[in-house]
Amino acid sequence: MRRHTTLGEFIIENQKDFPYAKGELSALLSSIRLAGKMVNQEINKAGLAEILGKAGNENVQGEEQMKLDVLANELFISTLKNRGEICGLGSEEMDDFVVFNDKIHSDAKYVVLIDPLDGSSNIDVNVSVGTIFSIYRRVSEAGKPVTLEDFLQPGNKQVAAGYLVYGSSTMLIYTTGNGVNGFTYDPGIGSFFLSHHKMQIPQKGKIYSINEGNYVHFPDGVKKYLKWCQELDEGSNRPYTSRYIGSLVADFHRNLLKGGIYIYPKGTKAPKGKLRLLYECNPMAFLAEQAGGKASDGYQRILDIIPEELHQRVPFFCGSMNMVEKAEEFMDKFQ
Ligand code: P6P
Repeated sequence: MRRHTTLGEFIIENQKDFPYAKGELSALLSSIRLAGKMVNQEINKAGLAEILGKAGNENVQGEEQMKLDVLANELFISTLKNRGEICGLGSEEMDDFVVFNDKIHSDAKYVVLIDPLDGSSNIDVNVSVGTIFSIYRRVSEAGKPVTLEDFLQPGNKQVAAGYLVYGSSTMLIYTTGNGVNGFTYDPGIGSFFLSHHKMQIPQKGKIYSINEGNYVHFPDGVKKYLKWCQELDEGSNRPYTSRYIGSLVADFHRNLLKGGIYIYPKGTKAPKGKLRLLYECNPMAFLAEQAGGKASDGYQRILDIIPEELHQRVPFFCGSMNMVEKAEEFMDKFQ
């Protein structure tokens, strides 16, 4: 019986794309897969725990109910550390990066940046959430503890990036620079299976994702672009459709499949934008470009921005090539 390739098989098969690779990246991606399965299980239980554990704020097992984003953060840190392939980790949940400086880890050649549970406020209302990860080679001296320099690399230095989306089904989407591939989790078997091979985002789309509640705070270029999207013009398939889930991973995933643009611009409430360059924008930008799309801050390529601090925020325009280019035209015209 023919079956789909598992994520593990796919990682091994594609290891040959990495000359001189001795399997460390493959092992690292496998540890992310394992952590994703564990977080997925906790998320699926959360709803139940939330209902059954309401009384004493304990879960059904009577354990102290930890906030899921804290739990997800701890699961990824411990699982990635145990695999021994990274020398450090930065997390959106933590102010500073974690140094793994025992002998095994300080010889490791990769660092990971992670948003362990993006959109976590949506869990309570049973809306999709996700994990976003980004992998770099260390640039500081091997054998020594990682430094901030290892984490403040531009997104164009990413070795791999991806996300898990915990939705109606759980999926893992990632790239190592040779296209984007999607894997769907079969909980009955406990494996991820290749379901979306060489994903390409439609060049044109008609979905725009933005929190229009912040309209009054938007730059003029964004306001003018939104009004353009809402004009009646059948020749260019307008008015477009507005879809905003409030989870970057879910909005990005839908736009990747159907075409669309996601915008989180700067505004008085978020003078530099809300999304974090290292944990959200760089990995999603890498995926978008690998899928034939585009990602900028409205003016410059996200992947070329030189980070200045670990939790730096940037405006984010990401999705179908034609839609991002159109939005950038308005940003340029209405400075
Ligand atoms: P707002 C979640 O907190 C997040 O980082 C993204 O996942 C999401 O797209 C955005 O913020 C939602 O922000 O201000 O619209 O609620």
